[in-house]
Amino acid sequence: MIKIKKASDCRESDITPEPVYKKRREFMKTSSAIGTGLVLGGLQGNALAALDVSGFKKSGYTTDEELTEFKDATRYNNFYEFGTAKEDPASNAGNFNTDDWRISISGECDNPGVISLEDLMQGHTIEERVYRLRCVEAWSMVIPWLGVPLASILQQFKPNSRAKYVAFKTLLDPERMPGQQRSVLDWPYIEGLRMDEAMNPLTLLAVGMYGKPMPNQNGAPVRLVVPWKYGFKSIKSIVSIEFTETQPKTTWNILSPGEYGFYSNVNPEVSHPRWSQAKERRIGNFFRRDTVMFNGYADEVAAMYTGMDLKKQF
Ligand SMILES: Nc1nc2c(c(=O)[nH]1)N[C@H]1C(S)=C(S)[C@@H](COP(=O)(O)O)O[C@H]1N2
Ligand SMILES: [Mo]
Repeated sequence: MIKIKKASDCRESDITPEPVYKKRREFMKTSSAIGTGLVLGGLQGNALAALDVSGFKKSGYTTDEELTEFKDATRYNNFYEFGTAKEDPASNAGNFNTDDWRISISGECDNPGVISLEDLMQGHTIEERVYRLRCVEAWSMVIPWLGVPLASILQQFKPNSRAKYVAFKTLLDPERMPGQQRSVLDWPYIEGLRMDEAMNPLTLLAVGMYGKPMPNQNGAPVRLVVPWKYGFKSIKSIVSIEFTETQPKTTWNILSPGEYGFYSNVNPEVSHPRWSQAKERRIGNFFRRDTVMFNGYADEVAAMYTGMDLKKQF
C-alpha cells in the first residue's frame, strides 16, 4: 500500500510537474512523495487507470502569479456531490471510481456519440495553463491546470447551425457520489455556456492539475475550467455534453435565480445580493485584494459581451 506522509512533509518541490509515472510502479513512487492530500483525497487506486497526462506542453495562456499550494487546492473544495463543507470532498471522494468513464455528446451536431475519455482526448495535446479560479464566495486560487481547449474538442463533433449553447452534466450516481443522497441541489449538477464562450480559446476541458491526473475532489476525471466566470460554472466530473438551441438550465440558477445568473462573469461591480464581489481572498494570503473585471481576462473575453447590460444579465 501507499505510505502516507504527514502534510507537513509536503514541500513546494513535491508539487512541481514531474511527468514520470507512465508505469504503475513509478506512479506509486510519485504519489507517496506527494503527501496526504493527494493520497487520501483522490488518487487511491482508480487513477492508476486514468488518462496519461504526462506529455503536456506549457501554454501561452497562463498567468505568472504565485501558485496556490497544492494542499489548499485539494483540501478546500466545492464539490457538493461529496459534501457541502470545504474539507468534505477531500475526505469523501478518495474512493470515487472513475474507471471506464464515458461522455455522451448529443444534441445539435452531425457527429454525436458516447465515447471514452481516452477517445475524447485522442489527437489533442494536453496543455498546462495557470489560471485563476474565483469562487462566488469571494475567495480565489491560482492553479496549474492540464487540459485541452474545449473548442478543439467540440469541433470534432461538428455542431450544426442550430447549436447556440453547450450544456454540461455531472455524473448522477448517489452510490458513488453520496452527497447526491441529500437534496441540497437538484441533481445531477448541470451547467451551460453560450457557443462563443464554449469556443473561446480560454475555456479548458481539464483532465489534471499540478502535473498530475485530476484529483477526485477537483472533478476527476474531466471538468471544465472557465477562468473569467465564477467557479460554479466550472462543472466537475462531466458525463454529458449537449449542443442546444436554447439557453440551458444551470444548477445554481435553479436553486436561487436572483443570486446566480446564467452568465456569472466575474464582476466586482455586480454584488451578490448577500455580499459584495469587490474583493477576494486568495487562499493562502492574509490580506484581501481587489477583484478585477472578468477575473483579469477582459482582453480575451470582454468583446463577447459588448452591448449587453451585465448588471441585468449577471
Ligand atoms: N459537479 C460539481 N461541479 C462543481 C461544483 C459542485 O458542487 N459540483 N462546485 C463548483 C464551485 S462552486 C466551484 S468554486 C468549483 C471549485 O473547484 P475546486 O474545488 O477544484 O477548487 O467547482 C465547481 N464545480
Ligand atoms: Mo464556487
